Amino acid sequence: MTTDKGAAPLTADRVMQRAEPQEFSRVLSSMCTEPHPTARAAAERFLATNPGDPGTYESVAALERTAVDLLGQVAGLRDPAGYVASGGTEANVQAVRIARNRAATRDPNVVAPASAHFSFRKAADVLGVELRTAPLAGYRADLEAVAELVDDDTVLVVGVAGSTEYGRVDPIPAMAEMASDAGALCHVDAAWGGFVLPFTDHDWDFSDAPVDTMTVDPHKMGQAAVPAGGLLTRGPELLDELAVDTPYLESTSQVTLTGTRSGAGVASAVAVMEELWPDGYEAEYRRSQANADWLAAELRSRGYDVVEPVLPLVAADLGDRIAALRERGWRLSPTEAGEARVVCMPHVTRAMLREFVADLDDLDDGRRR
Ligand code: 0PR
Repeated sequence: MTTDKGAAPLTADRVMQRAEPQEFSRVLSSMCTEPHPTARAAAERFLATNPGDPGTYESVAALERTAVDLLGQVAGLRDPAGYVASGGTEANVQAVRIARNRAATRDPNVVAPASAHFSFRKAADVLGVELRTAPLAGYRADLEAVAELVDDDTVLVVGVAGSTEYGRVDPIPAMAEMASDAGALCHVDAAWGGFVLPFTDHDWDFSDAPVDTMTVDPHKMGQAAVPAGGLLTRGPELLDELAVDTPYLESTSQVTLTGTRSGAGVASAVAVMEELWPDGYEAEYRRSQANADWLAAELRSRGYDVVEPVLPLVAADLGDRIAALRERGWRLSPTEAGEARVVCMPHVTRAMLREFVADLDDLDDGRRR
C-alpha cells in the first residue's frame, strides 16, 4: 500500500478511467434502459440501505410497501402483497415456489407456454418441479395444448404478458380459468409488459382474470435502476407460503429469496412510479409503440419479413446481417428462430431507428455493388 496519496489516485478513479458504462445510443435488444433521472437520484440516495433488514433500515422498508401498492395499481390489484425482487427471475422462481409449497402433491408440475422465459427452467431445477411446456399458436400459448398438459399434479399455470422474443400476450383469462378448474394457481409473467399493457386493450391483469401471482419489473419498462423486479400476490396468504423464520432479526420471518437486498432498487422504483404512473408511462408507451410500428413499416417496405409488433418490440428477419450490424456498434441480438429483435425501450428514439435503417440500407448497397 502506498502512503503517497498524491501519486496513487483513488481506486474508484482508476476503475472509472479503465471502464465506462456503455452508451445507450445503439442498444436495441436490451429490456433494460437508462433509469429515469428521478430513479437515478433516489437510487443514489438509498445506496446504503437494506430492505432485507426492515428493523434497522426502516425508511426503505416503508418505501417498499409503497412500491408494492404502486405495482398493485399498475396491475389492477387492490391491497396487493408482494415485494421488490432482484428481477424477473427471482419473482418467477418465487411464484413457482408459492405454488409448490401450497400444493399437497409430491410430484408437482408447472405448465407454461414454450415462450416462457428461461427463468422458469431455473425455477423447475432448483425447486424440483417438472416444467411442462406447451407449444404455441401464432406466438401465443395454444389453449388446447395447455389443457392437455394440465393434470391433478399441476400446481401452476403460467401465462406470459409481453413475451421476451415477440412481445405477445397469452390468453390470460382462459388460462387462469384452466388453472382454477385444476386447483392450481395462475401466474402472469409481465416482467417486461407490465408497464405498457395498462394502456392497451389486452386482458392481462388481476382485474381481468383470477390471476394469483404476477411478475412485473420496474427495472425494465418501469425505468427504475437495476435491480428492481416485482412480485405481486393476490393477498398475503400466498406470500406467506414463502416465509421462513429469521431468529435473530427484529422481524420474525422473511419471504424474499435473497437476504440483503438493494434499497437503491426499491427507492428508485418508488420515485419513478410516483413520477410517471400513469400519464408518464402512457406517453412512453405511445411513443415506443409508434417507434415500433414505424420500424416495422420501414423494414417491410424493404422486403424484410417482420413479426407484427403487438407491443413495442419488433422481430424481423434480417438474414445474415446481424453480425455486420453488430460490427457497426448496434447491440442487436437474435430470437431463437434467428430474427433480429429490436425492443423499443424508452432510450430507443426515432432518430436512432432512422440511423439503424440507414445503416441497413448502406449494408445492402454495399452488397449490391
Ligand atoms: N420474464 C420475462 C418475460 C423476461 O423477458 C425476462 C428477462 C425475465 C422474466 C427475467 O428477468 P430478469 O432478467 O430481470 O431476471 N428478459 C430479458 C432476456 O432474458 C432480460 C434482459 C434484459 C436481457 C436486459 C438483456 C438485457 O440487456 O432476454
